[in-house]
Amino acid sequence: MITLTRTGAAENVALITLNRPTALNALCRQLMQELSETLLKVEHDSTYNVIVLTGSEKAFAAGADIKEMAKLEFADVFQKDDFFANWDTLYHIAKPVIAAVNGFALGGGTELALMCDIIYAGENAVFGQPEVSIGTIPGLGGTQRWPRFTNKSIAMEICLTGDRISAHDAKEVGLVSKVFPTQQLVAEAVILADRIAKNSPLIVKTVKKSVGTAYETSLNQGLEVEKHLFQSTFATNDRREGMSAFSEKRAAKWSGN
Ligand code: CO8
Repeated sequence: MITLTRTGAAENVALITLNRPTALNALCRQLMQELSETLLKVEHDSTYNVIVLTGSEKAFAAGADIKEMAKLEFADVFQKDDFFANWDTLYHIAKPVIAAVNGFALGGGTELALMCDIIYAGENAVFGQPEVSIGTIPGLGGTQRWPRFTNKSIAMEICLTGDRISAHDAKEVGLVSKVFPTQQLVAEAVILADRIAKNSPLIVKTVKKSVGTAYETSLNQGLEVEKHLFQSTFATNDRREGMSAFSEKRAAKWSGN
């Protein structure tokens, strides 16, 4: 249900594709298990620097698998916490992850995209949290990340109505950074991944950690974290190399340490 393809100009971009076409990439237990395993494999393989996560042109993911969830009782989802174990692996990946979203990204599909660092959307992308219309609520971060990434009014409207929004509307409210023609989307996401992958992987991870902290803490705590991370770059060879290369007017050669 998951394919992993090595791509990018330097072959250091991992293109991870959700591939369950018969159910519009609905997020079933097996798909999420495979996604988690693939993410961890890429995370621990130093030949990959950046991840692009995508689905098909019709669907990024149409949400958690409703047919699978329909059978569950409270005890299944509360006590047997292994049912949804691994569902947030994506959020804990240290390498940058770009979501390339075409088609339906509903419920858990939108929430998966919101766990990524950057969202690029195809013109046919549709985002939404329809859980309220099937008697539940977003459970993979939707009620928490929409208000942080957009604003309270939009988050409430999206989560309380279950309405869908287009790629262009998602860009207008700040959910996605760029919109592309559907068929160009993945190539554009890989171009972006290449631009990120040209930098030191060590420093890139540090940037990701620092920006991510802005969504976890107060401004003062975040500024403290940023200061310490900034200082820590002075203990790295890549910081020395980057500044030397600038002075010597040459391209930096990153060692990743
Ligand atoms: N779950 C299971 N199967 C699905 C899902 C889904 N979410 N979405 C689509 N499918 C299946 C359909 O049942 C259908 O299968 P079949 O041919 O066997 O009947 C096939 O995919 C194609 O779907 P449609 O025929 O419905 O295609 P349409 O183009 O007519 O419609 C839609 C596409 C609008 C996307 C429609 O399929 C739809 O509304 N899907 C459900 C969307 C939804 O409500 N998603 C939210 C699910 S709840 C959720 O995500 C909670 C996440 C919290 C997780 C917490 C973890 C800790």
